[in-house]
Amino acid sequence: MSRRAPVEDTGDEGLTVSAPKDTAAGIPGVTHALRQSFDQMGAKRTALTLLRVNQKQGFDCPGCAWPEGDKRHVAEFCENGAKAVAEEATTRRVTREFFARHTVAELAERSDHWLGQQGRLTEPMIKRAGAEHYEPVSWDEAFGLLATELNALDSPDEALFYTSGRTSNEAAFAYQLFARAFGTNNLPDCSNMCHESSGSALNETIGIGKGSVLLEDIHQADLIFVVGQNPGTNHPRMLSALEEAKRSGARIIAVNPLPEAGLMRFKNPQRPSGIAGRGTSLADRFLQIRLNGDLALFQALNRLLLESEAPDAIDREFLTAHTAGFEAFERHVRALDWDDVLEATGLTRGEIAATLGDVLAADRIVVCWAMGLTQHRNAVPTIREVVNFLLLRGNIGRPGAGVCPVRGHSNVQGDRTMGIFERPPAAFLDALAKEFGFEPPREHGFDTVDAIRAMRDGRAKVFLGMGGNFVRATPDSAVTEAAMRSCRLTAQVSTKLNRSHAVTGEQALILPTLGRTERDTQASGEQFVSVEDSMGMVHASRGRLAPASPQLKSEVAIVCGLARATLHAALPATEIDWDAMERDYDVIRDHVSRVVPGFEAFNDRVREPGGFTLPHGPRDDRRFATDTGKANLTVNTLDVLRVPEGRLLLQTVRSHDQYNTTIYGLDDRYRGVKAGRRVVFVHEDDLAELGFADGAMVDLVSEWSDGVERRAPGFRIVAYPTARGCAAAYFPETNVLVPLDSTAEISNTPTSKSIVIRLEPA
Ligand SMILES: Nc1nc2c(c(=O)[nH]1)N[C@H]1C(S)=C(S)[C@@H](COP(=O)(O)OP(=O)(O)OC[C@H]3O[C@@H](n4cnc5c(=O)[nH]c(N)nc54)[C@H](O)[C@@H]3O)O[C@H]1N2
Ligand SMILES: Nc1nc2c(c(=O)[nH]1)N[C@H]1C(S)=C(S)[C@@H](COP(=O)(O)OP(=O)(O)OC[C@H]3O[C@@H](n4cnc5c(=O)[nH]c(N)nc54)[C@H](O)[C@@H]3O)O[C@H]1N2
Ligand SMILES: [Mo]
Repeated sequence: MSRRAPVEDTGDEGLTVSAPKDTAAGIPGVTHALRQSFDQMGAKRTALTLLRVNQKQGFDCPGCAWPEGDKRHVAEFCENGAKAVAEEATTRRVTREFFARHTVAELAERSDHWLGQQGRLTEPMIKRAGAEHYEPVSWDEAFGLLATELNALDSPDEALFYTSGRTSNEAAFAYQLFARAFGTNNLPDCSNMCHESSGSALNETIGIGKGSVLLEDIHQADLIFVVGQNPGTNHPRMLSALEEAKRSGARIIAVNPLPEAGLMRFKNPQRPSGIAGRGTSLADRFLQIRLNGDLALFQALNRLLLESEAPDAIDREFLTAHTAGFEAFERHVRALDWDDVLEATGLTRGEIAATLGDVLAADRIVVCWAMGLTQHRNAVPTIREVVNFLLLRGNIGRPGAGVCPVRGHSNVQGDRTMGIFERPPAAFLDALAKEFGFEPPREHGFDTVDAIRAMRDGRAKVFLGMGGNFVRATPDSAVTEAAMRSCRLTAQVSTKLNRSHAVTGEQALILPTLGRTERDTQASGEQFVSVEDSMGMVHASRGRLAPASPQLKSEVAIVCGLARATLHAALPATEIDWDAMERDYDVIRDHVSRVVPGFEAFNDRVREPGGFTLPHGPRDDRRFATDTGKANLTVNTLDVLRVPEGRLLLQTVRSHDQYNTTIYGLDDRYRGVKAGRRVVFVHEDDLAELGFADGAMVDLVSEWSDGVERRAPGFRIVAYPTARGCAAAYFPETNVLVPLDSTAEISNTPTSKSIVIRLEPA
């Protein structure tokens, strides 16, 4: 089937480095996307598939969770969305012959890139205890094995039900229902490593764990902060929205240790000037902050606002009517130490004062952020401080203003709305109990980090992954891999081959599933699913391509089949009609409409073109469902993260050619890296001080309070204009450096953006 020679596992032999770019997208972006699409699926399929991305009758782009506008362009996708689609719609196939050729041990030696490039999984496979190879297995036998192992556990809490964020609302709802009917809240998900810190901070302060802006608010804002986010690579369609905001007069402030290409300049391929010209300069101000300096920055801005003599510096009327906690907050912020601020941020007082000028001149402010804020020890306090900043000037709950955590996976927000959560609110469980007539477990389950600890310690023995690549996406790779290997059974519902199929429990299952782009036909006819984007818009997604193999099942069908096999006739939970849900997804949506607030008349509203918007108290009418009934101002202690002499603070980031653990290619075009991934970006002055040269080979060694030495060998140093004292390297190669126990307060998210390392000559 493949249209070109299989990918060789070459390593970084051809690695070259050139100067980073300041402009994102434009013609190079489009041609890169099309080249990869042709490679994976040929010209005709490319045209047919890409024209349906994000159209009202088409499928939701599996790339990111940025919303679609109301006026769709003919090609409503971006370079990296096209790559995500091509990765799924590829014509390459992984067959039973492939598994006969390669032992599981051999697959564990291969790179993430090589594994992904083998193509789509085509039939259920089993690795039996003691076997060296996967072999074909029937769906019935696969479900039977899972059922037997699940029912043999001493407690349902010894099972783990992981979800990655591409799973549709319908599949997610059925999946959490199955886990809870089986008897556990062990529903860890990728969100635990992603925006959990945002959810924790927003729930506490504004009473809902989601962003408060819609796309039109971005267009109407007059000041937009883009903090800890690299939209040129990870949310390219966001650049069009920023450009539109700029055309209506908005200013944009980029807060980032790295001068990321898309933030500095942008060429919109959907406009002629974007193809020919130099593009739009996006950021009006670039605050090149040190890693983990954002709490200090926003607290400093808050202090300056409180001290400002400008008449409307703070919105007293709003604060009195809608917030709680002002006095304690004010007392705390007024005592802020400027030396701490300058040390933590690496910025000058002048830069911060000038930023205050932008703030005072702006009536409507939006703050956008992503992983640069969420993956630190103090991530939750940092985001709470961002909320303080917005509340001070009444920037929540009116047009053109608000909080905008920009989500990653295309349905990660929807999965949480559907109940994929290890700590479900009581009201949700009550509604489930009422709808389905069983008593769901009330005790909290394991999140991602706790799930790894549980496997490591023998407290969890069966792992089921609904998508994703648990082994590779999680921290402390050596610990995590040993934990997975100690399981009785690991099973993965997947579209593509990845390392979680190669590092397995004693027995392992591969359950191949349909992707977004494919037709989903069940007994009642063709089905569609739904997703929720980063701004709480729910809409339908309908695949049109023929399935990659006739043996694939939809995620919904897999959950329902597994539930039928597992839940004994003796359990009252068998009253749940899994057959009906599998036959017709409208049945699932009817259940959802009675369980999840905001989904009333789900089946009607999801069929309207463009779908519908979920209610959002703070945005809709400044209703805050918090403990105080108001928006909470909070007190957040600034602890400056001090890195010992001779050490650097490392952040682990995405290249332009990857989707999390899926490696599309070995280039990082905007950062000037070609044909290799084992690079570490360091400021040239730091290199001089540490006695290393650009181009030298080093090991990265992480240092943490547990005294364990974690090492990632063989990285090429790249002198790069990052903030002083801060280094950057790609994940998942660097996950081995992130200590399992190094997590954010409250959200328990791994601190993937602040790891203390030293460089050692390789
Ligand atoms: N093409 C593509 N698209 C994707 C993904 C992908 O892998 N590929 N992944 C998806 C997912 S799941 C997610 S969550 C999002 C991730 O989207 P991003 O959060 O943009 O992804 P990262 O590569 O982790 O980039 C983090 C950014 O924050 C900056 N940063 C790091 N630490 C700090 C800090 O302490 N302070 C500040 N101010 N900035 C900091 C980094 O320099 C970098 O620009 O993208 C989604 N979209
Ligand atoms: N060091 C470090 N680690 C990180 C991060 C970081 O910034 N630094 N980021 C974290 C973040 S933000 C996230 S979200 C996680 C991501 O963690 P995951 O979501 O677990 O990982 P992905 O790489 O997105 O998963 C890719 C796999 O999903 C499967 N897949 C793709 N589409 C579908 C589908 O439609 N259905 C099913 N069933 N399977 C599908 C394919 O088999 C593919 O191999 O990683 C986290 N890990
Ligand atoms: Mo994510």
